[in-house]
Amino acid sequence: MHLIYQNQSDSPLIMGILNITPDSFSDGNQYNNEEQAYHRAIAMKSAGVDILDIGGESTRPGAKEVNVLQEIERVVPVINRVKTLGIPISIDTSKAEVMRAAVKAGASMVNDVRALQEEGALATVAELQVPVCLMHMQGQPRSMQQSPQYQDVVKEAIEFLGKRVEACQNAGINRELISVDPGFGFGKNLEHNLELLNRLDDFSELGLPILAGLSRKSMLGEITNQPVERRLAGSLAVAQIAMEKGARIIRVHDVAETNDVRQVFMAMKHLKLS
Ligand code: 7PM
Repeated sequence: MHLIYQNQSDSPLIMGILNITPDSFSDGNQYNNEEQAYHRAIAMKSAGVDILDIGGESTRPGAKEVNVLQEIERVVPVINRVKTLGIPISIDTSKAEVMRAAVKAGASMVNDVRALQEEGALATVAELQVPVCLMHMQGQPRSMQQSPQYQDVVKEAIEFLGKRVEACQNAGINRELISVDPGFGFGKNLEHNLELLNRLDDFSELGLPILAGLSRKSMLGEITNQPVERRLAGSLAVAQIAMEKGARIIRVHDVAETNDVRQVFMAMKHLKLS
């Protein structure tokens, strides 16, 4: 039991969300922003984070379009500061030039909610040879929540991701570098999101690691009627479900609490195996 218990190689990984908030850059004080991100990254490191996901806001639903140079100016200094902590960094972007600049600065993974469909993104990741997460989205962030429609949301998301994996491989991206994400909340209503979570294990037919991002999302607000700052308990409940259904990476705001969920999950898992 003890040896089995020590083996953590099958443990889900925790991806901590390191947002660079728009409020802090509108005042032009980029240094403050970097400091804040750095201190949150330190806290996440001691809480057990495995990957830090750094984003310059361009992929957020409803977010204003940010130009390439602005996005690079936001994320690169943060990457330079945070990389000293030795935690792998993922860059949350859809733009090829941002991917390139971020990886040059020290990011080691690309997280793209547009699944490398933007101009130059496929070729850039193929050239950089870094791990990439492909996410499913219906529509575009600005309008995707207006009236999401599917015959079978799980089937359609899997089909889409399968095609994007094929496109990646055709562009020269090694299959071993790819993970897939159903994209909770991205062009989905509550029923769609619940169906995706309930059948998350179906995504394992793609034969690739599954990433699940559910933390504080509006589906939790719809279920619990809680505002975003009171969605921790709901987020932990769905993190547990995602782990049970085989998610390899859980993308969260609250690393310390999710790490406790992971420890409970792993203790139960090893009990079942022994
Ligand atoms: C407002 C609404 C702000 C939604 C931020 C969000 C995912 C992601 C995001 C995800 C992957 C959030 C989202 N969500 N990347 N980026 N998977 N791979 O809740 O689910 O963080 S942005």
